[in-house]
Amino acid sequence: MYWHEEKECMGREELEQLQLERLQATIYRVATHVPFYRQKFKELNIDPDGFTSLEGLRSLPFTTKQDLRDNYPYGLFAVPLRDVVRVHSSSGTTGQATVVGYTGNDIKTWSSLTARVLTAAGVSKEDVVQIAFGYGLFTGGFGLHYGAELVGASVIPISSGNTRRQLQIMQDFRTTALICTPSYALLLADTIEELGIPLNAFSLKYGLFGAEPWSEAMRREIQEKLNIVATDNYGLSEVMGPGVAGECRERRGLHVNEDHFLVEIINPETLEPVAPGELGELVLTTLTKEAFPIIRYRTRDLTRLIEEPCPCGRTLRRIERITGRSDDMLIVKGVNVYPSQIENVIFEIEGTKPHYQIVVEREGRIDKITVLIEVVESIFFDEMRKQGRIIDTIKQKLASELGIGVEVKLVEEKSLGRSEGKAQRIIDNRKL
Ligand code: DLL
Repeated sequence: MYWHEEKECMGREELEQLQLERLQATIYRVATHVPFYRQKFKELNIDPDGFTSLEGLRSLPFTTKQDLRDNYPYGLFAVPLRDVVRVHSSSGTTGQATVVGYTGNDIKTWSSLTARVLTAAGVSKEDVVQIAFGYGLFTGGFGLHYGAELVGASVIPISSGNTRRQLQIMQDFRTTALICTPSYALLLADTIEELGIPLNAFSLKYGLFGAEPWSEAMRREIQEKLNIVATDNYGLSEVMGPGVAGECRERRGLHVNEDHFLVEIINPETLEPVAPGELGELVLTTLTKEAFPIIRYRTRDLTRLIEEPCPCGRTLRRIERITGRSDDMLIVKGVNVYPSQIENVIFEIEGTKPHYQIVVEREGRIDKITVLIEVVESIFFDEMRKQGRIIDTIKQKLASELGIGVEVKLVEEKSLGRSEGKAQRIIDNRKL
């Protein structure tokens, strides 16, 4: 049930010693090979040879997505292109693309870390793994593919899209583990229902979902509808791709592969560390990357660190599921609103579907949020009075959760766009 037992269950002291050695090597690497860091270290008077404890990390500069954009495409690479064997890129929802690279060793490390995540979720060489993440510049498909092969599973690299074909192959090839975004897993589950395929036509046991935020309620729904154990896994292109952190079968937080990544949780406004266990922005430093090491990368992802030991025996600390991003956080009428808060409310309401969209508009000087929620047919075609009652209930619950009033509109099933990759939940029409 472990992939690297000696690393995943390492004592803290030994782990910290390893982290320090690797951090020293990484700092040396970037100071020597990446002009951007050399310059920053010089400005801040940082001696790359002067690191004798992990505490020193806090004196290092942050790296942001903007820094990657400014150095597009290869400016932050720490090796010449001749040593790079793979390039991935993230288009991002806004702005210019960012590019990351991997050496042969990086690909080996990456594969072994996604193998850890897969093993922790229950996948073994006995499994047939269907990877419905895109294969391409996105890191999801290739990242998990190499790990699944390393584990020895039979991999179906179906890539994303073509939902009916996914389901046909899932039945015919007796897929036991499904890998995709949680929203696509729900779309697959809905399509199974719609086509009236009995669940016993499938051999599914596990689902590994990631690449976008989801909630406990969504997990329950996926687990029930597909009759699987669903685990969360996390990663980002700038740091590596999938394989940064993943849940074990306990499903209570994601173990971070701390022998390869240093974790900090900061207050995104003051940039100081938060108190232990407090919510804040995740900041990651790579410890073993050769082609694209990154120092104190501000992920913009919000989470908290769980210090308590996990019953699974891994000593790698856990982060709580990502609750949102500090930058897609909406500020409406001065109130911080996270899509996940809205999602939690919607999921508690009978008759709603797990498909919703949050539209933000500015009328005059006033911001207005409208939440569009798909509801089952019986409600959509119900009398106005009954619909009105449901809308009022949702409005009340949202108002008490968010602290501001929002408009709610019930829409017909399948009227909101579906995505085969990451779901688009927010439509911000304000010209801010
Ligand atoms: O989404 C890497 C990945 C692929 C992770 C497949 C897991 C599975 P990017 O496209 O660079 O990389 O997007 C990274 O997606 O900063 C988070 O905001 C979000 N994200 C990724 N995993 C999760 C998750 C991949 N489990 C960005 N929960 C990150 C919530 C996630 N958000």
